[in-house]
Amino acid sequence: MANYTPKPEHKFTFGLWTVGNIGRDPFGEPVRPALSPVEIVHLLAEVGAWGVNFHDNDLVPIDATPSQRDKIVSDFKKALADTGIVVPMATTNLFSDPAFRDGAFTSNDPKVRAYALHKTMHAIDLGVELGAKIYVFWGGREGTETDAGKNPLEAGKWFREALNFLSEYVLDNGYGAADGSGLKFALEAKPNEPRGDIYLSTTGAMLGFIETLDHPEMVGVNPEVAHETMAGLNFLHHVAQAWDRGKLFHIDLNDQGIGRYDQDFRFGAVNLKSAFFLVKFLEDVGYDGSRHFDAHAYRTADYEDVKAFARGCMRTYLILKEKAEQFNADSEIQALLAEITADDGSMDGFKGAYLAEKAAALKAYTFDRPALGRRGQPYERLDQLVVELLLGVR
Ligand code: GCO
Ligand code: MN
Ligand code: MN
Repeated sequence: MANYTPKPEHKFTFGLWTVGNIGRDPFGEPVRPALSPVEIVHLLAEVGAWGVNFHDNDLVPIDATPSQRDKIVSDFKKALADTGIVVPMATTNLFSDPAFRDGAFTSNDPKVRAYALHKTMHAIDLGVELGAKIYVFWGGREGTETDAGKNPLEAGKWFREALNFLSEYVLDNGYGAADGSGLKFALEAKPNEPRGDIYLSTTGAMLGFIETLDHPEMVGVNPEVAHETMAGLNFLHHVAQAWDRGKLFHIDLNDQGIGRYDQDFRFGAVNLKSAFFLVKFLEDVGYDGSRHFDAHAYRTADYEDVKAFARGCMRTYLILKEKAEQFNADSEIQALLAEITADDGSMDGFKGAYLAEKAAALKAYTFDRPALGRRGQPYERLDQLVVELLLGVR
């Protein structure tokens, strides 16, 4: 019988804001009492998580005095030491306070843009103090409801300037290094919610943007299942592009129906097949960053059910990991894959880099076009085997 117990090497993490979510939504009040950060750390240890991540204000309220901050941070450190829970990632809340109603780094108000830098530098200090190696930027308010009042070129320039400024801040303080070791940034795209439209709305857009920065080696992405899915896109394809560029620094796992509001469901709760292909990809390529569950329990849950939610995220991941191993070892599946990708070597001379002679030979080659079009590929048989594997009858 397989063992689906989470272990530190699985690098399962949750945010303080995830299991700590109190179930407020635009239509209703909180349904669960708030837990303190210390209580959340103990809850995460109880369910078997490896790490906890936080926004600055999940830990230290925005209006805390310096002595309150010090007490909160030392209590939190003690909880980490008592439980062995680590802090792999930290981030800034640049969306809750009314000051950020028109964005943070892309607000039209230069005072807000400066305040966003000020707040983020303090939050980076806090994250580094607690051991974070990845610093996430999710620009929830970086966008518009109307394009009448904000120039997207200016906004893009401000966002770039902010990230350049903060990269230098990290280097200047010895938190990171220009070769990309030390603290790294991970940019998280989302198409909308809470803004009508958020800038740099997909992981692909973020990957393009990163190359325009002064220190692209320090900056990668933090793709989230729900975000590409909200837009009706194939999340796995975005993750693969990020991996290909060496930019998959972090990942936010959850689940989401296409076209729905931002649901943040338990990992695998909606689309098990997509979750399977995602886990298979991460395991096959050897992704070794955090598996961060940026999700929360249904509003109907009490804290016992919140624990079931957290355990479920990790257990589903581990079950799918085992299914991926089965897929790779299944001789019928592998035989179909071999058939689909079969290569008789006759095109070897045309492969690889351009050469003038190669191009000339290829142009002169006579293809049996009707034969190319006649060749079936057994994707139906293969996909049915995947379905049966997932349904547990293989
Ligand atoms: C969302 C986002 C956030 C971010 C978080 C960490 O849809 O609200 O996914 O949960 O991931 O702010 O950066
Ligand atoms: Mn999200
Ligand atoms: Mn997220």
